[in-house]
Amino acid sequence: MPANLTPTYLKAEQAYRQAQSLDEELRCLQVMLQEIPKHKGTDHLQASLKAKIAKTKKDIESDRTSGKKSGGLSIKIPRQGAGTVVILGGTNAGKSQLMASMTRATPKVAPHPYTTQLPQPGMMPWEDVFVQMIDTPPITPDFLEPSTYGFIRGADLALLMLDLGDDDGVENCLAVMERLNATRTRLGKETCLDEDDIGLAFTKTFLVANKIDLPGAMERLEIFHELADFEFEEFQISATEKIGLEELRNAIYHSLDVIRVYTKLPTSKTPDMDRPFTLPNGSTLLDLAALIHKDYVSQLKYAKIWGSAVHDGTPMKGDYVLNDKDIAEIHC
Ligand SMILES: Nc1nc2c(ncn2[C@@H]2O[C@H](COP(=O)(O)OP(=O)(O)OP(=O)(O)O)[C@@H](O)[C@H]2O)c(=O)[nH]1
Ligand SMILES: [Mg+2]
Repeated sequence: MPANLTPTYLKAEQAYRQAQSLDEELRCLQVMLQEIPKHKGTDHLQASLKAKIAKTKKDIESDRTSGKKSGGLSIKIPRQGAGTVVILGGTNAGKSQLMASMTRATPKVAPHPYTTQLPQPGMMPWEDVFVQMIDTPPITPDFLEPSTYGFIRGADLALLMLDLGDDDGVENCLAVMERLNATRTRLGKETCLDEDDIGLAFTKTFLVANKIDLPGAMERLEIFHELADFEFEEFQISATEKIGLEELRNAIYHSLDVIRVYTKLPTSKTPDMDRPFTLPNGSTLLDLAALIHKDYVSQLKYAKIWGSAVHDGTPMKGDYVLNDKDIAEIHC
């Protein structure tokens, strides 16, 4: 990926990955093409973007002529919280049990296959923020609920679950990877779009080896390591016995690479410490203003900041790069 892509390009790229309709995809691709630095090093990427734009326009047109409403996925779950994590795996891997153990959601958990038939969201607490988790129906060689592609593309992180409690678990997990590798929505070490083929999206993935409380679990994990070609960060857990869950919870939050910012009204003595805003690491005061209200972007004069990088109450301009746990008092 060329190093000198602008923040606007990167934002559009993220929005493209999370787009829920062809029209939205097209808008993002057009911004990406407009924003991409035009030099030899980006020739491939420019060509790929142009090809993708042409194809998306064609798809929109053919949807229109066939009377279909453009694009939309059948099942939508709006993004919420500090980030979105999708739980994937073969049947019985413990996806729903993990969801139940990490959030307040109460999905159906059962020893028989294909228990989960529709994706379901839940919110995982981490300190004073929440991360959205989406439990999905199983992926098998014969079954992949179409909406799952959108959830993988739209997620900041995927958890690929390996069932260490059953001899079929290893094969089932390998089958999930193979199944996705045959599509344009794939699991990767990092989240990115393929430079030569913009339609090919990778989502950062953790391997979550579950049911380590059961006999034979470690032997199965060893077999998996021998057979699987993967570079994902790995976590060993028991979702029912709650082993390894705190380590996983922390890693999930930190993988999102976000910061928390608290706000304070000029008229109030104390900041609102209950509901921080979460923003991508590196965000500025202007980004925060945009998140609070779109009118704030043009109206922002300065904000007084309390935080680790400045003296308490220092007035800072819109380009100030925020730090985790900053308190901002916005003046328009
Ligand atoms: N011993 C043990 N059993 C577990 C663990 N996690 C899940 N299970 C059991 O495994 C079975 C399947 O769990 P689910 O959470 O329903 O699995 P799933 O991946 O959601 O399955 P589908 O919805 O069918 O795809 C249930 O009987 C769970 O109680 C674990 O860590 N240890
Ligand atoms: Mg389930």
